[in-house]
Amino acid sequence: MGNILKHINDKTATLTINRPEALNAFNEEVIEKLEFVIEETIKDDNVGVIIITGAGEKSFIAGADIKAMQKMDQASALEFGKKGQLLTKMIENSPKPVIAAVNGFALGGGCEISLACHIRIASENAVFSQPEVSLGILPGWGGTQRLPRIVGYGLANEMIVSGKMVDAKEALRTGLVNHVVALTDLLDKCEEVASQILKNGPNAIAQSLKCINGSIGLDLESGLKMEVTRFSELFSTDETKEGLSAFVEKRKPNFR
Ligand code: DAK
Repeated sequence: MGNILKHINDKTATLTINRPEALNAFNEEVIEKLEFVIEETIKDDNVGVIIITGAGEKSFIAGADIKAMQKMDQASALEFGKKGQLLTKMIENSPKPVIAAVNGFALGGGCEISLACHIRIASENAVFSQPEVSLGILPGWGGTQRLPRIVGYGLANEMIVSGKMVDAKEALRTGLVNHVVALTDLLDKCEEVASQILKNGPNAIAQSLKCINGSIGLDLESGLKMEVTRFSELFSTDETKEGLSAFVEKRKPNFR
């Protein structure tokens, strides 16, 4: 797929943004191809976990393509913004967990793509930033919405209005990422987390992600109601019967 490389191993699909000459910055073509490949991968029964990373050793995604944005007017900026938001929503709503393997710069739209992923694992050279205001624009792919939910308003406000660069150590300390490892170990660590996930029931995973995503904007009472409904619905599935029976019969469940 040119700008997007796809590799499947042990039910884990690794999607690599491959535009190293622009530090993997996103133009419309990359957005559209990634959207196509993610949709295809979500539908693939051979895949249970998706990893997104960037080509090379320097950059995850250096943001939206600034050279392309320079030529945009209000109407084309709206289209570009909507495309990016569609992509981030597709990642966030994926029933299969999506792990961002952040191997360097995660700037602007690149940081926002990582925020839409369910789990972020970074290499020691990773840098997160929302530098949009330095370009006279604002984060348009969900940064103002997702970043405060993940790191809290204090750090999110500072990152968004100052463009502050957050290194891997600070990202780990503030909960922006789940793990930090050496660059050479990054994909191994992501695959280790993926293999832990793959031991579990795929439907239970998908329903859990729906509950977590669905909790946003709900009061606790409504959220608990949604949770118990989805919990009880699982009991009509073979997967739940298998998981519970396997425990009682002292054997490993056969989910996949
Ligand atoms: N876009 C296009 N090209 C980029 C790029 C980007 N974001 N980032 C890097 N490149 C290109 C550079 O232009 C250079 O290409 P050539 O000049 O060699 O042709 C090549 O990648 C290597 O970059 P550098 O030579 O600059 O490499 P350095 O190591 O010196 O510096 C850097 C690395 C990442 C610190 C620097 O490249 C940099 O500051 N890049 C810009 C990072 C940035 O500001 N990213 C945020 C972009 S804004 C919205 C839609 C979208 C968005 C917002 C709203 N709506 C429509 C609602 C999202 C906005 C963004 O993401």
